Amino acid sequence: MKVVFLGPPGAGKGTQVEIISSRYNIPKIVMGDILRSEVNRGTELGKIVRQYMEKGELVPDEIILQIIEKHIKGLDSFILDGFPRTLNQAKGLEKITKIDRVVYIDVPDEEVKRRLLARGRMDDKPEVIENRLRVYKEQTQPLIDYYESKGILVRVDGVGSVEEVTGRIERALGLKG
Ligand code: B4P
Repeated sequence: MKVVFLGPPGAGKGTQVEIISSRYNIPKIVMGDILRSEVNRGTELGKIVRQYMEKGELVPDEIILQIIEKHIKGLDSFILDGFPRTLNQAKGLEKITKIDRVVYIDVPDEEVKRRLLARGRMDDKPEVIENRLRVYKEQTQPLIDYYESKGILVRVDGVGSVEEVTGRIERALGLKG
């Protein structure tokens, strides 16, 4: 199964992908973690990436597509977290492989802001969170319609306990009755 998780920053994609990936033994590819690892190791790529992440901007599509191609190679089952985030990335992905399902985790803005402020990662500052939400609405939200028109989108309510949301995702993916 090839699955994409979509949703606003702080929707709980990372949290849910971790659970589904380990429970069903499906490899996960977490774009945010890959990028943060480059930044923390101070690589040439990390130095470029850092400038975007610090401001809550998206890293350029060409860089992201090169990374994803390398990680997807040879896998016939995976979960993508945090990719694609633009229409251009989604079209790039189609050239590499065919996605079976897209899980959209729906969480209102106020709840997302509350969660991110409580988490307090390097890019979880109030002004950066506002910018990430703005970037999400402009660049990532159009993907919801895009995947819906392809008939592969499933919507999941992301408000509730972590276990409740996991149960909804498992049912949406047909992993559990
Ligand atoms: P990401 O690392 O993907 O970060 P995110 O969207 O903010 O987090 P996520 O939705 O996974 O939330 P989480 O589960 O952690 O991206 C960071 C940056 O990297 C981007 O801004 C961009 O600069 C760059 N980037 C990444 N991918 C890119 C791409 N494809 N193209 C270009 N740039 C890219 O949950 C958040 C918090 O909520 C946690 O503290 C969690 O404990 C809590 N939580 C989770 N579920 C909950 C629940 N049910 N109830 C209450 N709290 C919950």
